[in-house]
Amino acid sequence: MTNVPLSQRWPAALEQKYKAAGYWRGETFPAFLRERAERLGHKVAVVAGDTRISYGELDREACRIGAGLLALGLNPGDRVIVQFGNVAEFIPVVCGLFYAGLIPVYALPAHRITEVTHFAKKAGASAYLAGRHYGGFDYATLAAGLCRTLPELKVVMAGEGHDYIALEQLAGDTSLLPAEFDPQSVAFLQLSGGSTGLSKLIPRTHDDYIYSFRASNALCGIDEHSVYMVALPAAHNFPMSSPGWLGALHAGATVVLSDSAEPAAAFALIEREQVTCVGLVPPLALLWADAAGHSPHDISSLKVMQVGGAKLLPEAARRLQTALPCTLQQVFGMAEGLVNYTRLNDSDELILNTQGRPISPDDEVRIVNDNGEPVADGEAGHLQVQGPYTIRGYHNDEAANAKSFTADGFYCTGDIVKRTPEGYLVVQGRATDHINRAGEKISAEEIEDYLLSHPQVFDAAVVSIPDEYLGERSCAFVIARDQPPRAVELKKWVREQGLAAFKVPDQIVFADAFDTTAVGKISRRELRARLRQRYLEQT
Ligand code: J2J
Repeated sequence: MTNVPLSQRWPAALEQKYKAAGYWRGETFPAFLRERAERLGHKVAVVAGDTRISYGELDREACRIGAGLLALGLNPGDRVIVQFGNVAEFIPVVCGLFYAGLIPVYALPAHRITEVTHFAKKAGASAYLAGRHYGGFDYATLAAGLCRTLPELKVVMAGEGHDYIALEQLAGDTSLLPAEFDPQSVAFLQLSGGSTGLSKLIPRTHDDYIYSFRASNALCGIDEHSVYMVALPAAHNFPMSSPGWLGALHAGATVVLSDSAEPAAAFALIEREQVTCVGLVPPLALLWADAAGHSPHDISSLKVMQVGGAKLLPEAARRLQTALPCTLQQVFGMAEGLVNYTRLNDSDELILNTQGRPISPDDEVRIVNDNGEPVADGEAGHLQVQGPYTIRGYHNDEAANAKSFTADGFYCTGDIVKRTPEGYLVVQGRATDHINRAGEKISAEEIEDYLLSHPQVFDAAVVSIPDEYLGERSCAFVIARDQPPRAVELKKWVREQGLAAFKVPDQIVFADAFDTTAVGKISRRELRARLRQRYLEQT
């Protein structure tokens, strides 16, 4: 039985087409992981710090964890929040959940109590699995807060010195792990970048997701000899699936988790592990390019540097190409599905100036004007898509689904793009108000809400401001009641709402009024656009 609601399944005709074309092969996560363990038992699958895990060990750990979780009383189909940094436990935990038929819900290490509580409620989660310490934060305190709101939640924690069930102690009868999985059922819930309010949950099936990274492998040069480095948070969709660590495991390659994306640490690891491919967001890629010339480390093993998550400007792309001894690949993707790549043998013209073209010949890309009518090639419009690995609805969110999907099932990406005559996409901007801060998406509306909850704030509008390093930074325009609070206090206020630090406004500008000279009311979107414009004119 599939766990995808009827309204969110691909229509039967598309399903048939995707199967006939060989995209959906009925592969499942447990099946491919087990096959790799049998075939490549002694080969190193995962490297993290000094820990090296072979394919055989990964399989055994996943069995132990999966069986242990079922022994706790969890049932296949239950949702489990996972929150780990780039540490050795993360991949065995995720594989263990797959083996048990449990559905991982991927929180980022940066997420805090408000966000994690939201995911747990929205997903109807039964358990929370995390590492105790990462990046100076103690996740046992987050777990304690979570349990106050959701007392039924089971907590399993890796690391020492906590009162929860220890990941290391999990044990159960591995013969009770499910033997069969429906390839068209939901395998996990990924998080959306979120342009309105808190992140939405994205249901991805075995068939659709495995197709996306299997096909990505071919386009990114990943095979059994590759060494793929995860320098971005491993729970993020880009380093997970484009082709990401899942693609690398599917290829029988080696995954290297780096807990730092700083050039010094990452370069040392590239040299030590002979890394061949890495995915970065533009600001990090530029930092690496600057550092490459005077690094003591030999990074010549790197064949492909992928850059995505936010727009890479042509001049920046040129700088990367000049400074780094590898092929640049632009990646324009989204956790909801569609991923575009420049091809490794594309001309410089395409690699520098476009964000690539879709993975699949059956990704149906539509570019439309405000009235939903197709625009001509070369004209900018709203990007809509349907295809063999693009979702047709968010998990448990009718309101979002009504807004984000067309009547005929296309996903409205919110991106404004142009298509070149060769079918490549060039990202022009976006139609929704989120801030893309070095690849992390922040909803303006969500942060405005928190600012408005401050007793001294009368009104607030959060906008993105171009930033040399981050690509975009967030700026909150605030109208105070009587005595304005200090900017640092407001930032502290937002942080104390239990949010990821990247959501705290980078800058706060106080205003007496939002000088909207237009007659009558304007939308918040229009207001944000005007505030941004005025700010840019004044600086
Ligand atoms: C401009 N904007 C981009 C790019 C994403 C691969 C790569 C990235 C993501 C990702 C991903 C962009 N140029 N090259 O999931 O598998 C912006 C767009 C897009 C949104 C999606 C993957 N690459 N973007 O970034 O779900 O606005 O996925 O709609 O986090 O990031 O964000 P997210």
